[in-house]
Amino acid sequence: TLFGPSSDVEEFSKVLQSSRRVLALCGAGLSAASGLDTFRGAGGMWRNHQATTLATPDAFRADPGLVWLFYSYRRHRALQARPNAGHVALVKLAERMPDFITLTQNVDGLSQRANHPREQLKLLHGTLFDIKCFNSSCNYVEQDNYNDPYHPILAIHSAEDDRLAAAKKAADSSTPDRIANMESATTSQTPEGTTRIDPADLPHCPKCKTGLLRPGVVWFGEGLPADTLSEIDEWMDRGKVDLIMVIGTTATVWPAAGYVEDARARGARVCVVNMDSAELGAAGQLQTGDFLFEGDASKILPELVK
Ligand code: BJW
Repeated sequence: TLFGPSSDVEEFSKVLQSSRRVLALCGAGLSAASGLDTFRGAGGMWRNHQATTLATPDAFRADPGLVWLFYSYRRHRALQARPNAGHVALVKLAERMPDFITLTQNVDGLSQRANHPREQLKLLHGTLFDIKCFNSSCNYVEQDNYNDPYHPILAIHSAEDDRLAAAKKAADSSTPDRIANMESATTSQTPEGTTRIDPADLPHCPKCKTGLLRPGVVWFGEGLPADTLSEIDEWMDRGKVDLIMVIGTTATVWPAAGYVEDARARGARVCVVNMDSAELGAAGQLQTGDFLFEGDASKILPELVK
């Protein structure tokens, strides 16, 4: 076609080879081939909850045990997963291109485990493996905690979620999950039949002693890590951007999605790699000179970065 984005791998390779300053904006679709769920669309549900409704300070305030179980499950799944060929392709690009950076919205640690050069990897939404204090006036942070579960009270998650997975497999999809719970002094039944954890039994901050500990991710309404944002701004302001690759993200969450237009305003072509190009927030308006590769990022990125 004469107009609109190209899907020509060879043409993309030429553009990439003549590029000096490139960035990748990544989302959950990058880790989908590693077996991790996305947030929206199919795979965006955990138990009976929309994943995004649990990613808020209000959800944590209302039922910290529920939110912790969600994140405990996510930590467990992420630790069991392996980086895929898409993560590895970005590492290769970073190694051979000193002015390439990856901005990832993912909290799963898979880019780090694929050995992405750390100074070229910006974690926009934190990581599941940092633990911090929920008390906003306390600055306690514990980094790189890979305990699974993080705390013994969360061990019930594996039993419950494993049973849920089995029930899901066995039951027809319209049947509500009914789970028999372990009885203990600290748990009680919710209407959904899942375990409620008494907040008093959840891990508390060793520093301020009063705040609950929470995963070190960025929830809706919370600011992104200020040092990371200024590092990105500094990189952006250094000059023309040649290319932005928008990989496995709906690009609907701000301010992350804003980097697509920021890069474009600095002259960048946009290259979208996504399983489904139908709903692409900030990256939806592709033009002639841009690229669109529809499919699995773990298959496409190794082709693009060869
Ligand atoms: C594949 C594939 C395969 C599948 N291969 N592709 C401006 C305008 C409007 C609203 C706002 C605005 N500014 C701020 C807001 C509010 C809000 C926001 O953006 N709301 C929108 C929903 C409208 N933003 C915020 O609240 C942010 N904070 C903020 O602005 O603070 C202001 C402030 C400043 C100073 C002080 C105080 C406050 C914070 C946003 C944080 C979002 N956090 C989450 C949870 C993180 C923790 C966790 O992991 O649980 O981040 S939400 C969730 O969405 C998660 C993700 O990183 C993020 C993006 O999702 P992603 O990665 O794009 O996943 P999906 O599922 O949407 O898409 C997957 C894609 O992959 C799909 O396209 C598939 O097709 C594709 N795919 N398989 C290739 N194999």
